[in-house]
Amino acid sequence: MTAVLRTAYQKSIAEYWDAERDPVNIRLGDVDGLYHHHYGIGEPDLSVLEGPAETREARIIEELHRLETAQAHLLLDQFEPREFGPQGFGQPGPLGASSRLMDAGSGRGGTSFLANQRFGCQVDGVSISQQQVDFASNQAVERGVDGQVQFHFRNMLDTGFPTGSMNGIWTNETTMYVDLFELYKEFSRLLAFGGRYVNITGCYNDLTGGRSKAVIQIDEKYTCNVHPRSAYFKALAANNLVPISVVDLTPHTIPYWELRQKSSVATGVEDPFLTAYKEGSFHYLMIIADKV
Ligand code: GPP
Ligand code: MG
Repeated sequence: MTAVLRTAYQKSIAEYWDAERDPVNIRLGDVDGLYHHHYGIGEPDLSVLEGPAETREARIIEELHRLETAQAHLLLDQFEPREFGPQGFGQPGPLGASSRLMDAGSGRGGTSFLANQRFGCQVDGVSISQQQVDFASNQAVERGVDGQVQFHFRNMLDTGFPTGSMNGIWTNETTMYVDLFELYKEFSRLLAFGGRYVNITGCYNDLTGGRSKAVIQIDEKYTCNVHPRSAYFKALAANNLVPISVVDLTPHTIPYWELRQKSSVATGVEDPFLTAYKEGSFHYLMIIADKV
């Protein structure tokens, strides 16, 4: 395994996340102690915008947090056994205590903790931000699950975990920081036969021809490189990861952004997201693929 931060670009990403303390993430996480770094899906209860002014803000924040947690649950639903055909995971049954999952780009740990709650298995989160690793590791201790949920200062392109050691891997809005061919080469190595990969991501639309202005503004805000939709399928196919479903979540995330835009925790990135989604230059996709 080489150094965790291999390039000047990776160092700049780590610096961003080491310094990040945005209320849109901290205040939402404070609602129930589950800190997310992804967006929300589903229908908001718009009654939070009305009612007494003194509790309005808190109710909007709770609602945004509820939608972000719903997004993580939808991602994890994809690891549940299928009703028909092989169970996947290279094993006859569903995920259980002896399974192992990896959260690639684990942030402050939200999705990892939900996965452990649901499947009761070991979860390894990796992040190139030492601050995020420390935050999430403290959370694991506080929650009393540090024996099963561990966070590592490692690079998702070169994790150092053994070949075939993972039954499932997910990326929850993290693939825009890496080369997809390098990433899926590593995931293909890590996954056991039949292991599942679930990805929720924002990608730009090949049909509209390159990055729109709004997508460029998103890249600029997070120091990332949103990929074209086509790149995902090329990189999966090149690495023995076979898609079983692709779900366009765009219509399900727009209401989250509209509510976030009206909240006190808006960061300014709401306009580019809403513009990009509504003009069709950008999609919010969930891609599920199995390792063969
Ligand atoms: C951050 O979530 C997500 C990203 C940086 C990746 C960019 C995602 C795309 C779909 C393009 P966050 O919760 O840290 O962001 P924010 O601070 O805006 O809530
Ligand atoms: Mg956030």
